[in-house]
Amino acid sequence: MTDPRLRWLCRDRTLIAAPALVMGIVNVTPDSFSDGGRFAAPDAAVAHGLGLVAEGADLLDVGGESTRPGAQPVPLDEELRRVVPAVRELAARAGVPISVDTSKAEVARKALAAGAHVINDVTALTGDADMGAVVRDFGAGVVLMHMQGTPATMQVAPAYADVVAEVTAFLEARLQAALDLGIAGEQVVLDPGIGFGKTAGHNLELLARLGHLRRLGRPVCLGVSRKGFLGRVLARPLEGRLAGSLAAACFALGRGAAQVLRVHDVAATRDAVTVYRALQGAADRPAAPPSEENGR
Ligand code: HH2
Repeated sequence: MTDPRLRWLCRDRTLIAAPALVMGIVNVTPDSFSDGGRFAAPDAAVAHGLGLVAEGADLLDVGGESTRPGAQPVPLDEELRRVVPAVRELAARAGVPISVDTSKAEVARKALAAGAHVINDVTALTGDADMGAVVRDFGAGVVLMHMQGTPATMQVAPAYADVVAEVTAFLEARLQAALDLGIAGEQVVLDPGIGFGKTAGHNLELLARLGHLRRLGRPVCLGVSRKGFLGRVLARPLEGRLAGSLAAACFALGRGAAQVLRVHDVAATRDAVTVYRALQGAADRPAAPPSEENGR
């Protein structure tokens, strides 16, 4: 029997987040931090999403509003125009559940009506008073993410007394708020919001102690892919951060502290998860007697 803490109910689908689901990022935006403008036309976004599925994505996360530091909000009409056609097409053709990265209830409603399964809300249902009801009424999966401030200002002076305790308390309260709205616990995935109102030091501390979130009993979504704290550690630009992204993801996997990996580089992440799973299997088997064979 699957551990109910790893079961993620997303409308008519039940995803099992073990050891980890790979969520491929499809940004239909002109200004996203790492791939802004590359897939801004819906056709290009759809082709990119289908490519990520071919690389092994378990689900896709389609976004029409950048949340990079300093980003300005996108008007509703524009976000609908970017997101809904791409979601409709991907939901029909991709064969995997489609998540929509939005904090607007109307975008969520239209995207779910077009076939999406998950709402990834970086405001954790605090940005739009109607969002919780939309998630509940569709029985959608939902990602509740921590952020200090808003994208426009969040990196100005992030400050915490204890970043791990504050993020954990926030996510616990947002999970409870979702339950109070009538959303089932099994619909919810939690996310510490790496890079959202956090210094590089805060991000490293959160990652190092991510296991604290396990006590909330829900899968954790982790978005470290190509992010700025890796650039700080490595002194590398965006295109040089793949190995660092994989190291951070594997560290979290090894601690049982991440079950949904939100990534740009699906093929490489899929390989990392596959090798992690093989090693986990080997570690769980009883030790074999010593042999002469050289296993290289
Ligand atoms: N990170 C970004 C956007 N959405 N959602 C969740 N749940 N977790 C994250 O860490 C997260 C997120 C930022 O990455 P990206 O989508 O590539 O950039 P942009 O926001 O500039 O479009």
